[in-house]
Amino acid sequence: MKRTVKIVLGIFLVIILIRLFFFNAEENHVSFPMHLSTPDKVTNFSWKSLLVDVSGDTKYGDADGKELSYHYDAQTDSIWFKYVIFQELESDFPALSLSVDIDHNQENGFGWYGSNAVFRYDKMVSVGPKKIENRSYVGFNGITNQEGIKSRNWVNEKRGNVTYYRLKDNKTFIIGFPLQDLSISSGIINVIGSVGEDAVWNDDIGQDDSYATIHLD
Ligand SMILES: [Ca+2]
Ligand SMILES: [Ca+2]
Repeated sequence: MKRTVKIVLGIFLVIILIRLFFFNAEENHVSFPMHLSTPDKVTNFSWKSLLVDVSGDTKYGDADGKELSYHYDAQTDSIWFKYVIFQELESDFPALSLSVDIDHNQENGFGWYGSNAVFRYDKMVSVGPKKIENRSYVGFNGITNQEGIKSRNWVNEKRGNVTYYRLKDNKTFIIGFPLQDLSISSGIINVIGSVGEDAVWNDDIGQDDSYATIHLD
């Protein structure tokens, strides 16, 4: 093959790869509102601690998970998770995920790719808010199911359904969403919460392959 033909084919290949990358990025990205303050109702929820973690065990960045708590709000039939990290996060692009075993059955689902590798999850809730001109966010916000996990579409089941608050201490992050969005099949679910930044997983909250069980009935 002539050198010029190879160069032209190479350029075409690079263009195709770039287009595929941006297509996937756009497919996963959602616009969602920025809340400048957190309602007292939310900060004053009766949070129940689920998992605690040590400091200094992060993989890539500064987001070092300390504690995951939850609250079920019967008034709005929504479930809320509070992530606390050890040090203030400087990044404007934190990443939070919640991997959920929705049927309390560890025999099905996918193996979790974080450090708690024995955990098997059926769905994942993720939020990756990137600030746009102090008015809104663009990034991950939604729920993926088995199909989406396979195709790496992290918001294929629900898009933009997760409410997100970053507290002023820069160490506390809260997410909440309608419980029905998980389509749970029993009153018991198992979860792992993870923190990161720039859309990259960094630290699971919980040690030694641990996960938390929540009784909702
Ligand atoms: Ca940690
Ligand atoms: Ca399961």
